[in-house]
Amino acid sequence: MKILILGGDGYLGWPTAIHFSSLGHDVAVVDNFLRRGMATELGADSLTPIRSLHERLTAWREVSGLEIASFIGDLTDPSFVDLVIREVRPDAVVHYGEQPSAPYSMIDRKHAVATQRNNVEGTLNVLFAIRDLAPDAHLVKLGTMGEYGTPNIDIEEGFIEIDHKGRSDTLPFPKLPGSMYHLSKVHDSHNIHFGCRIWGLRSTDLNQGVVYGIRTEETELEERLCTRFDYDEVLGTALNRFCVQAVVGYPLTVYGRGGQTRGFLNIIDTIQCVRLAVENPAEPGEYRVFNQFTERWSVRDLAERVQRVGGDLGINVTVEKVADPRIEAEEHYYNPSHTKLLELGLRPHLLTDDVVAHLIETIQRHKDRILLGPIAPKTRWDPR
Ligand code: NAD
Ligand code: USQ
Repeated sequence: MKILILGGDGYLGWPTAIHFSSLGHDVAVVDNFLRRGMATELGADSLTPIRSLHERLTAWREVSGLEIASFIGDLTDPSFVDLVIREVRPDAVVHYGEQPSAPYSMIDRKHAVATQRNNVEGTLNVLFAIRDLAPDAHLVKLGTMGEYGTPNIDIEEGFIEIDHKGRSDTLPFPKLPGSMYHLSKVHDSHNIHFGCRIWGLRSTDLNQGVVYGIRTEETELEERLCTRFDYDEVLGTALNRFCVQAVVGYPLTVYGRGGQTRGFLNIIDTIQCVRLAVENPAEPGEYRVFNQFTERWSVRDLAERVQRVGGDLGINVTVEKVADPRIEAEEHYYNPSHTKLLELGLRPHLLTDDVVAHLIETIQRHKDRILLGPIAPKTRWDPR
Protein backbone atom coordinates (compact mmCIF):
# COMPACT_ATOMS: atom_id res chain seq x y z
CA MET A 1 0.00 0.00 0.00
CA LYS A 2 0.97 3.62 -0.41
CA ILE A 3 0.82 5.07 3.09
CA LEU A 4 1.17 8.74 3.89
CA ILE A 5 2.08 9.57 7.49
CA LEU A 6 1.21 13.14 8.51
CA GLY A 7 3.35 14.19 11.48
CA GLY A 8 5.99 11.62 10.59
CA ASP A 9 8.75 13.35 12.59
CA GLY A 10 6.80 13.08 15.88
CA TYR A 11 6.89 10.78 18.93
CA LEU A 12 4.39 8.36 17.37
CA GLY A 13 4.63 9.24 13.67
CA TRP A 14 8.31 8.36 13.23
CA PRO A 15 8.13 4.81 14.67
CA THR A 16 4.90 4.25 12.71
CA ALA A 17 6.59 5.29 9.45
CA ILE A 18 9.54 2.92 9.84
CA HIS A 19 7.21 0.12 10.95
CA PHE A 20 5.05 0.37 7.82
CA SER A 21 8.21 0.66 5.72
CA SER A 22 9.63 -2.51 7.31
CA LEU A 23 6.42 -4.33 6.33
CA GLY A 24 7.10 -3.49 2.68
CA HIS A 25 4.66 -0.62 2.23
CA ASP A 26 5.52 2.45 0.19
CA VAL A 27 5.75 5.17 2.87
CA ALA A 28 5.95 8.96 2.70
CA VAL A 29 6.05 11.34 5.66
CA VAL A 30 4.97 14.96 6.10
CA ASP A 31 6.06 17.31 8.88
CA ASN A 32 6.72 21.00 9.53
CA PHE A 33 8.76 20.44 12.74
CA LEU A 34 6.19 22.24 14.86
CA ARG A 35 6.93 19.88 17.74
CA ARG A 36 10.66 20.55 17.69
CA GLY A 37 9.88 24.29 17.70
CA MET A 38 7.47 23.93 20.64
CA ALA A 39 10.15 22.21 22.73
CA THR A 40 12.56 25.04 21.94
CA GLU A 41 9.91 27.64 22.81
CA LEU A 42 9.36 25.94 26.19
CA GLY A 43 13.06 25.56 27.05
CA ALA A 44 12.55 21.80 27.00
CA ASP A 45 14.11 18.98 24.99
CA SER A 46 13.59 15.35 24.12
CA LEU A 47 15.26 12.99 26.61
CA THR A 48 16.50 10.94 23.69
CA PRO A 49 18.97 12.65 21.36
CA ILE A 50 16.80 12.66 18.24
CA ARG A 51 18.42 13.24 14.85
CA SER A 52 17.08 15.52 12.15
CA LEU A 53 14.43 13.95 9.92
CA HIS A 54 16.96 13.90 7.10
CA GLU A 55 19.50 11.97 9.20
CA ARG A 56 16.83 9.54 10.38
CA LEU A 57 15.73 8.81 6.82
CA THR A 58 19.36 8.24 5.82
CA ALA A 59 19.85 5.95 8.82
CA TRP A 60 16.72 4.00 7.88
CA ARG A 61 17.98 3.60 4.30
CA GLU A 62 21.34 2.34 5.57
CA VAL A 63 19.82 -0.06 8.11
CA SER A 64 16.95 -1.46 6.04
CA GLY A 65 17.78 -0.67 2.43
CA LEU A 66 14.33 0.99 2.23
CA GLU A 67 13.43 4.47 1.10
CA ILE A 68 10.87 6.75 2.80
CA ALA A 69 9.88 9.91 0.92
CA SER A 70 9.53 13.15 2.86
CA PHE A 71 7.59 16.39 2.36
CA ILE A 72 8.45 19.33 4.61
CA GLY A 73 5.54 21.74 4.89
CA ASP A 74 2.53 22.87 6.84
CA LEU A 75 -0.83 21.09 6.73
CA THR A 76 -2.56 24.44 7.21
CA ASP A 77 -1.31 25.38 3.71
CA PRO A 78 -3.95 24.03 1.28
CA SER A 79 -1.72 24.09 -1.79
CA PHE A 80 0.99 22.12 0.03
CA VAL A 81 -1.51 19.47 1.14
CA ASP A 82 -2.93 19.20 -2.40
CA LEU A 83 0.58 18.83 -3.82
CA VAL A 84 1.42 15.99 -1.42
CA ILE A 85 -1.83 14.09 -1.99
CA ARG A 86 -1.51 14.54 -5.75
CA GLU A 87 2.07 13.30 -5.75
CA VAL A 88 1.66 10.35 -3.34
CA ARG A 89 -1.85 9.17 -4.34
CA PRO A 90 -2.11 7.34 -1.00
CA ASP A 91 -4.23 4.30 -0.24
CA ALA A 92 -4.14 5.30 3.43
CA VAL A 93 -3.42 8.59 5.18
CA VAL A 94 -2.40 8.25 8.83
CA HIS A 95 -2.93 11.66 10.41
CA TYR A 96 -0.82 12.38 13.51
CA GLY A 97 0.08 15.90 12.36
CA GLU A 98 -1.41 18.08 15.07
CA GLN A 99 -0.47 20.04 18.19
CA PRO A 100 -0.97 17.27 20.79
CA SER A 101 -0.53 18.93 24.19
CA ALA A 102 -3.44 19.92 26.45
CA PRO A 103 -1.29 22.21 28.65
CA TYR A 104 0.20 23.94 25.59
CA SER A 105 -3.30 24.81 24.42
CA MET A 106 -4.10 26.29 27.84
CA ILE A 107 -1.04 28.58 28.21
CA ASP A 108 -2.96 31.63 26.99
CA ARG A 109 -5.27 32.83 24.25
CA LYS A 110 -2.51 32.84 21.63
CA HIS A 111 -1.68 29.18 22.26
CA ALA A 112 -5.35 28.14 22.35
CA VAL A 113 -6.05 29.84 19.02
CA ALA A 114 -2.84 28.48 17.47
CA THR A 115 -3.76 24.94 18.56
CA GLN A 116 -7.28 25.04 17.18
CA ARG A 117 -6.21 26.70 13.94
CA ASN A 118 -3.39 24.24 13.40
CA ASN A 119 -5.45 21.16 14.15
CA VAL A 120 -8.83 22.07 12.67
CA GLU A 121 -7.50 23.81 9.56
CA GLY A 122 -4.94 21.09 8.88
CA THR A 123 -7.55 18.35 9.08
CA LEU A 124 -9.98 20.33 6.90
CA ASN A 125 -7.27 20.68 4.24
CA VAL A 126 -6.62 16.95 4.39
CA LEU A 127 -10.35 16.19 4.02
CA PHE A 128 -10.74 18.45 0.98
CA ALA A 129 -7.57 17.14 -0.65
CA ILE A 130 -8.71 13.54 -0.19
CA ARG A 131 -12.18 14.38 -1.52
CA ASP A 132 -10.83 16.04 -4.66
CA LEU A 133 -7.65 14.12 -5.39
CA ALA A 134 -7.76 10.67 -3.74
CA PRO A 135 -11.39 9.97 -2.80
CA ASP A 136 -10.79 6.28 -2.18
CA ALA A 137 -8.00 6.89 0.35
CA HIS A 138 -8.73 5.73 3.91
CA LEU A 139 -8.12 8.46 6.48
CA VAL A 140 -6.87 7.04 9.80
CA LYS A 141 -7.02 9.99 12.14
CA LEU A 142 -5.61 10.20 15.65
CA GLY A 143 -8.29 11.50 17.98
CA THR A 144 -8.27 11.20 21.75
CA MET A 145 -10.17 9.51 24.57
CA GLY A 146 -10.25 12.98 26.12
CA GLU A 147 -12.92 13.98 23.60
CA TYR A 148 -15.44 12.17 25.83
CA GLY A 149 -14.24 13.62 29.13
CA THR A 150 -15.29 11.70 32.22
CA PRO A 151 -19.10 11.32 32.14
CA ASN A 152 -20.87 9.37 34.87
CA ILE A 153 -21.99 6.68 32.38
CA ASP A 154 -20.16 4.03 30.35
CA ILE A 155 -18.42 5.49 27.28
CA GLU A 156 -19.20 3.77 23.97
CA GLU A 157 -16.96 3.64 20.90
CA GLY A 158 -18.05 6.78 19.13
CA PHE A 159 -21.81 6.22 19.01
CA ILE A 160 -24.64 5.62 21.48
CA GLU A 161 -28.17 4.29 20.99
CA ILE A 162 -30.61 6.78 22.44
CA ASP A 163 -34.31 6.24 23.20
CA HIS A 164 -36.01 9.60 23.47
CA LYS A 165 -39.74 10.30 23.76
CA GLY A 166 -40.70 7.03 22.16
CA ARG A 167 -38.20 7.21 19.27
CA SER A 168 -34.65 5.89 19.00
CA ASP A 169 -31.51 6.62 17.01
CA THR A 170 -27.78 5.90 17.07
CA LEU A 171 -25.96 9.19 17.48
CA PRO A 172 -22.43 10.45 18.20
CA PHE A 173 -21.53 9.91 21.86
CA PRO A 174 -21.72 13.21 23.82
CA LYS A 175 -18.39 15.01 24.20
CA LEU A 176 -17.09 16.86 27.28
CA PRO A 177 -13.46 17.68 26.42
CA GLY A 178 -11.22 19.08 29.14
CA SER A 179 -8.87 21.45 27.27
CA MET A 180 -8.70 23.64 24.17
CA TYR A 181 -6.54 20.89 22.62
CA HIS A 182 -9.08 18.16 23.36
CA LEU A 183 -11.77 20.46 21.94
CA SER A 184 -9.83 20.72 18.67
CA LYS A 185 -10.10 16.94 18.35
CA VAL A 186 -13.87 17.12 18.85
CA HIS A 187 -14.11 19.70 16.06
CA ASP A 188 -12.00 17.41 13.86
CA SER A 189 -14.26 14.45 14.59
CA HIS A 190 -17.34 16.39 13.52
CA ASN A 191 -15.61 17.54 10.32
CA ILE A 192 -14.42 14.04 9.45
CA HIS A 193 -17.85 12.54 10.17
CA PHE A 194 -19.31 15.21 7.87
CA GLY A 195 -16.85 14.29 5.10
CA CYS A 196 -17.93 10.65 5.33
CA ARG A 197 -21.66 11.41 5.49
CA ILE A 198 -21.76 14.01 2.73
CA TRP A 199 -18.88 13.14 0.40
CA GLY A 200 -18.64 9.39 0.96
CA LEU A 201 -15.10 9.51 2.36
CA ARG A 202 -13.87 6.57 4.43
CA SER A 203 -12.32 7.20 7.83
CA THR A 204 -11.34 5.65 11.13
CA ASP A 205 -11.11 8.02 14.09
CA LEU A 206 -8.80 6.48 16.69
CA ASN A 207 -9.71 7.87 20.09
CA GLN A 208 -6.41 7.15 21.72
CA GLY A 209 -5.59 7.15 25.43
CA VAL A 210 -2.31 8.31 26.97
CA VAL A 211 0.74 6.67 25.38
CA TYR A 212 3.83 5.58 27.30
CA GLY A 213 7.10 3.98 26.26
CA ILE A 214 10.18 4.78 24.29
CA ARG A 215 11.18 1.77 22.23
CA THR A 216 9.69 -0.11 19.32
CA GLU A 217 11.05 -3.02 17.31
CA GLU A 218 12.36 -0.74 14.57
CA THR A 219 13.69 2.14 16.71
CA GLU A 220 15.80 -0.48 18.52
CA LEU A 221 17.66 -1.40 15.34
CA GLU A 222 20.04 1.58 15.57
CA GLU A 223 20.58 4.50 17.90
CA ARG A 224 19.94 7.08 15.14
CA LEU A 225 16.41 5.67 14.72
CA CYS A 226 15.21 6.52 18.26
CA THR A 227 12.03 8.51 18.67
CA ARG A 228 11.58 11.63 20.79
CA PHE A 229 10.60 11.34 24.46
CA ASP A 230 9.34 14.38 26.36
CA TYR A 231 8.96 14.72 30.12
CA ASP A 232 8.43 18.45 30.72
CA GLU A 233 5.15 19.75 32.20
CA VAL A 234 3.71 20.74 28.82
CA LEU A 235 4.82 18.07 26.35
CA GLY A 236 5.38 15.06 28.64
CA THR A 237 2.57 12.63 29.50
CA ALA A 238 1.91 11.12 32.93
CA LEU A 239 3.78 7.80 33.07
CA ASN A 240 6.69 9.01 30.91
CA ARG A 241 7.05 11.97 33.28
CA PHE A 242 6.85 9.83 36.42
CA CYS A 243 9.62 7.52 35.20
CA VAL A 244 11.94 10.45 34.40
CA GLN A 245 11.14 12.04 37.77
CA ALA A 246 11.99 8.74 39.49
CA VAL A 247 15.38 8.63 37.76
CA VAL A 248 16.40 12.19 38.78
CA GLY A 249 15.03 11.94 42.34
CA TYR A 250 12.22 14.45 41.72
CA PRO A 251 9.06 13.68 43.75
CA LEU A 252 6.44 12.22 41.39
CA THR A 253 3.98 14.98 40.52
CA VAL A 254 0.52 13.47 41.17
CA TYR A 255 -1.93 16.30 40.49
CA GLY A 256 -4.62 16.80 43.14
CA ARG A 257 -6.16 13.68 44.67
CA GLY A 258 -4.77 11.51 41.86
CA GLY A 259 -7.99 9.64 41.13
CA GLN A 260 -7.94 10.95 37.54
CA THR A 261 -8.35 7.76 35.54
CA ARG A 262 -7.44 7.46 31.88
CA GLY A 263 -6.94 4.78 29.24
CA PHE A 264 -3.23 4.02 28.67
CA LEU A 265 -1.30 2.07 26.05
CA ASN A 266 2.26 1.18 25.15
CA ILE A 267 3.73 2.93 22.09
CA ILE A 268 4.15 -0.56 20.60
CA ASP A 269 0.37 -0.95 20.72
CA THR A 270 -0.22 2.48 19.14
CA ILE A 271 1.62 1.19 16.11
CA GLN A 272 -0.19 -2.15 16.23
CA CYS A 273 -3.61 -0.42 16.40
CA VAL A 274 -2.81 1.93 13.51
CA ARG A 275 -1.61 -1.02 11.45
CA LEU A 276 -4.86 -2.92 12.19
CA ALA A 277 -6.93 0.11 11.17
CA VAL A 278 -4.98 0.53 7.92
CA GLU A 279 -5.13 -3.17 7.04
CA ASN A 280 -8.90 -3.30 7.69
CA PRO A 281 -10.15 -0.10 6.06
CA ALA A 282 -13.51 1.58 6.59
CA GLU A 283 -16.01 1.26 3.75
CA PRO A 284 -16.72 4.24 1.46
CA GLY A 285 -18.96 6.63 3.40
CA GLU A 286 -18.19 4.91 6.68
CA TYR A 287 -17.00 6.86 9.74
CA ARG A 288 -15.72 4.44 12.40
CA VAL A 289 -14.53 5.26 15.88
CA PHE A 290 -12.23 2.93 17.82
CA ASN A 291 -11.33 3.61 21.43
CA GLN A 292 -7.60 2.97 21.38
CA PHE A 293 -6.17 1.99 24.76
CA THR A 294 -5.40 -1.28 26.50
CA GLU A 295 -5.92 -0.62 30.22
CA ARG A 296 -7.19 1.97 32.70
CA TRP A 297 -5.06 3.52 35.39
CA SER A 298 -5.52 6.31 37.90
CA VAL A 299 -2.48 8.60 38.09
CA ARG A 300 -2.20 7.78 41.81
CA ASP A 301 -1.91 4.04 41.06
CA LEU A 302 0.61 4.72 38.28
CA ALA A 303 2.78 6.76 40.63
CA GLU A 304 2.63 4.03 43.30
CA ARG A 305 3.64 1.50 40.66
CA VAL A 306 6.65 3.57 39.59
CA GLN A 307 7.59 4.05 43.24
CA ARG A 308 7.49 0.31 43.94
CA VAL A 309 9.37 -0.74 40.79
CA GLY A 310 11.91 2.06 41.36
CA GLY A 311 12.42 0.70 44.88
CA ASP A 312 13.07 -2.79 43.45
CA LEU A 313 15.76 -1.20 41.24
CA GLY A 314 17.36 0.46 44.28
CA ILE A 315 16.00 3.97 43.60
CA ASN A 316 14.32 5.87 46.43
CA VAL A 317 11.18 7.31 44.79
CA THR A 318 8.86 9.70 46.61
CA VAL A 319 5.36 10.78 45.54
CA GLU A 320 4.11 14.32 46.08
CA LYS A 321 0.48 15.35 45.71
CA VAL A 322 0.72 18.81 44.15
CA ALA A 323 -2.22 21.19 43.66
CA ASP A 324 -3.88 20.26 40.37
CA PRO A 325 -3.03 22.95 37.79
CA ARG A 326 -5.89 21.66 35.62
CA ILE A 327 -9.62 21.85 36.13
CA GLU A 328 -10.75 18.23 36.02
CA ALA A 329 -12.53 15.62 38.15
CA GLU A 330 -9.99 14.19 40.60
CA GLU A 331 -12.19 11.19 41.49
CA HIS A 332 -14.74 9.88 38.98
CA TYR A 333 -16.42 6.95 37.27
CA TYR A 334 -14.60 5.77 34.13
CA ASN A 335 -15.62 2.76 32.08
CA PRO A 336 -15.03 3.20 28.34
CA SER A 337 -15.69 0.33 25.97
CA HIS A 338 -12.66 -0.74 23.88
CA THR A 339 -13.47 -3.93 22.04
CA LYS A 340 -13.27 -3.01 18.35
CA LEU A 341 -9.48 -3.15 18.02
CA LEU A 342 -9.38 -6.35 20.08
CA GLU A 343 -11.90 -7.85 17.62
CA LEU A 344 -9.54 -6.91 14.76
CA GLY A 345 -6.75 -8.83 16.48
CA LEU A 346 -5.00 -6.39 18.82
CA ARG A 347 -2.73 -8.25 21.25
CA PRO A 348 -2.10 -5.80 24.11
CA HIS A 349 1.30 -5.28 25.71
CA LEU A 350 0.21 -4.54 29.27
CA LEU A 351 2.00 -2.47 31.88
CA THR A 352 3.87 -5.12 33.86
CA ASP A 353 6.56 -4.34 36.44
CA ASP A 354 9.11 -5.45 33.82
CA VAL A 355 7.83 -2.83 31.37
CA VAL A 356 8.13 -0.08 34.00
CA ALA A 357 11.62 -1.32 34.98
CA HIS A 358 12.68 -1.38 31.34
CA LEU A 359 11.43 2.18 30.83
CA ILE A 360 13.27 3.40 33.93
CA GLU A 361 16.48 1.65 32.83
CA THR A 362 16.27 3.17 29.34
CA ILE A 363 15.79 6.63 30.87
CA GLN A 364 18.80 6.05 33.15
CA ARG A 365 20.99 5.70 30.05
CA HIS A 366 20.13 9.33 29.15
CA LYS A 367 20.08 10.66 32.73
CA ASP A 368 22.69 13.34 32.03
CA ARG A 369 20.36 14.95 29.46
CA ILE A 370 17.46 15.51 31.89
CA LEU A 371 16.61 19.19 32.43
CA LEU A 372 15.07 19.85 35.86
CA GLY A 373 13.67 23.31 35.05
CA PRO A 374 10.70 22.31 32.86
CA ILE A 375 9.48 19.45 35.10
CA ALA A 376 7.39 21.34 37.70
CA PRO A 377 3.75 22.01 36.70
CA LYS A 378 3.23 25.69 35.87
CA THR A 379 0.48 25.85 33.24
CA ARG A 380 -2.84 26.45 34.97
CA TRP A 381 -6.23 25.96 33.37
CA ASP A 382 -7.51 29.10 35.08
CA PRO A 383 -4.66 31.49 35.86
CA ARG A 384 -6.92 34.28 37.17
P1 NAD B 1 4.03 14.88 18.24
O1 NAD B 1 3.91 16.35 18.46
O2 NAD B 1 5.32 14.26 18.62
O3 NAD B 1 3.72 14.53 16.70
C1 NAD B 1 2.95 15.34 15.87
C2 NAD B 1 3.81 15.71 14.67
O4 NAD B 1 3.03 16.47 13.75
C3 NAD B 1 5.01 16.59 15.06
O5 NAD B 1 6.20 16.07 14.51
C4 NAD B 1 4.67 17.96 14.48
O6 NAD B 1 5.80 18.68 14.09
C5 NAD B 1 3.76 17.59 13.31
N1 NAD B 1 2.79 18.65 12.98
C6 NAD B 1 1.96 19.31 13.82
N2 NAD B 1 1.25 20.22 13.17
C7 NAD B 1 1.63 20.15 11.85
C8 NAD B 1 1.28 20.86 10.70
N3 NAD B 1 0.39 21.85 10.73
N4 NAD B 1 1.87 20.52 9.51
C9 NAD B 1 2.78 19.51 9.47
N5 NAD B 1 3.17 18.81 10.55
C10 NAD B 1 2.60 19.13 11.74
O7 NAD B 1 2.81 14.20 19.02
P2 NAD B 1 2.51 12.66 19.28
O8 NAD B 1 2.56 12.44 20.75
O9 NAD B 1 3.32 11.81 18.37
O10 NAD B 1 0.99 12.60 18.86
C11 NAD B 1 0.61 12.31 17.52
C12 NAD B 1 -0.91 12.39 17.41
O11 NAD B 1 -1.51 11.46 18.29
C13 NAD B 1 -1.47 13.76 17.77
O12 NAD B 1 -2.54 14.06 16.90
C14 NAD B 1 -1.99 13.56 19.17
O13 NAD B 1 -3.04 14.44 19.45
C15 NAD B 1 -2.42 12.11 19.14
N6 NAD B 1 -2.38 11.47 20.46
C16 NAD B 1 -1.21 11.37 21.16
C17 NAD B 1 -1.20 10.73 22.40
C18 NAD B 1 0.05 10.60 23.25
O14 NAD B 1 -0.05 10.21 24.41
N7 NAD B 1 1.24 10.90 22.71
C19 NAD B 1 -2.39 10.20 22.91
C20 NAD B 1 -3.57 10.32 22.17
C21 NAD B 1 -3.55 10.96 20.94
N1 USQ C 1 -1.11 14.25 35.43
C1 USQ C 1 -0.59 14.19 36.70
N2 USQ C 1 0.72 14.51 36.86
C2 USQ C 1 1.54 14.85 35.81
C3 USQ C 1 0.99 14.87 34.52
C4 USQ C 1 -0.34 14.57 34.36
O1 USQ C 1 -1.28 13.89 37.67
O2 USQ C 1 2.73 15.13 36.04
C5 USQ C 1 -2.52 13.91 35.22
C6 USQ C 1 -3.33 15.00 34.51
O3 USQ C 1 -3.84 15.95 35.42
C7 USQ C 1 -4.40 14.19 33.81
C8 USQ C 1 -3.73 12.85 33.53
O4 USQ C 1 -2.57 12.79 34.36
O5 USQ C 1 -5.47 13.96 34.66
C9 USQ C 1 -3.28 12.68 32.08
O6 USQ C 1 -2.46 13.79 31.74
P1 USQ C 1 -1.36 13.65 30.57
O7 USQ C 1 -0.57 14.92 30.56
O8 USQ C 1 -0.63 12.37 30.71
O9 USQ C 1 -2.28 13.48 29.31
P2 USQ C 1 -3.28 14.48 28.59
O10 USQ C 1 -3.05 15.88 28.96
O11 USQ C 1 -4.66 13.95 28.76
O12 USQ C 1 -2.82 14.32 27.07
C10 USQ C 1 -2.18 13.15 26.58
C11 USQ C 1 -1.58 13.48 25.23
C12 USQ C 1 -2.71 13.88 24.27
C13 USQ C 1 -3.75 12.78 24.23
C14 USQ C 1 -4.26 12.42 25.63
C15 USQ C 1 -5.11 11.18 25.64
O13 USQ C 1 -0.65 14.56 25.37
O14 USQ C 1 -2.15 14.08 22.97
O15 USQ C 1 -4.83 13.20 23.46
O16 USQ C 1 -3.12 12.11 26.46
S1 USQ C 1 -6.40 11.26 26.84
O17 USQ C 1 -5.83 11.55 28.15
O18 USQ C 1 -7.08 9.99 26.82
O19 USQ C 1 -7.26 12.35 26.42
